[in-house]
Amino acid sequence: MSERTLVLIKPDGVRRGLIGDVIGRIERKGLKIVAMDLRTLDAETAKAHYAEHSERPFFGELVEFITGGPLVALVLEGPRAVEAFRALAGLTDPVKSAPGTIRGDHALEIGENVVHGSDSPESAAREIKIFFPDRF
Ligand code: RTP
Ligand code: MG
Repeated sequence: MSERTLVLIKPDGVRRGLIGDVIGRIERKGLKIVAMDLRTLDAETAKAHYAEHSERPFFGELVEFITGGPLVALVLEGPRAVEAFRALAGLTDPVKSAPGTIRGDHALEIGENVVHGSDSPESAAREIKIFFPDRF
């Protein structure tokens, strides 16, 4: 059974030249890229995407960071795609992420952890609608 997930290469990843690294890992894993776009988010879209964190103390910083430069939005498809990409990404805290994962190899700070991946098929459906409203 195939599933979809929404992935972001966040502005820190784009700024640091990690687009190719992240896409290479996705392709080597065998996940299929079915949509991809480089864009800069407006605050409204960023707040919708991170709505679950709206009451958290870091919400303002999170919105500022994610709107602070171009990012790459992708939709991936494959068996257990949500879980498969989360495994590639590593943990939210890059210091606790194992080397060999995207965050474990490339980041040190929670606030600048290179990628986003949907945390459930339900979140993926919601997020894909925000980023690619007419595509799926
Ligand atoms: P993401 O949504 O970006 O894929 O990351 P995640 O599921 O691993 O983590 P989540 O709990 O959804 O948090 C979203 C993003 O908020 C930032 N964050 N900062 N300062 C903090 O304590 C804190 N906690 C989370 C991170 O950039 C995280 O990716
Ligand atoms: Mg999350």
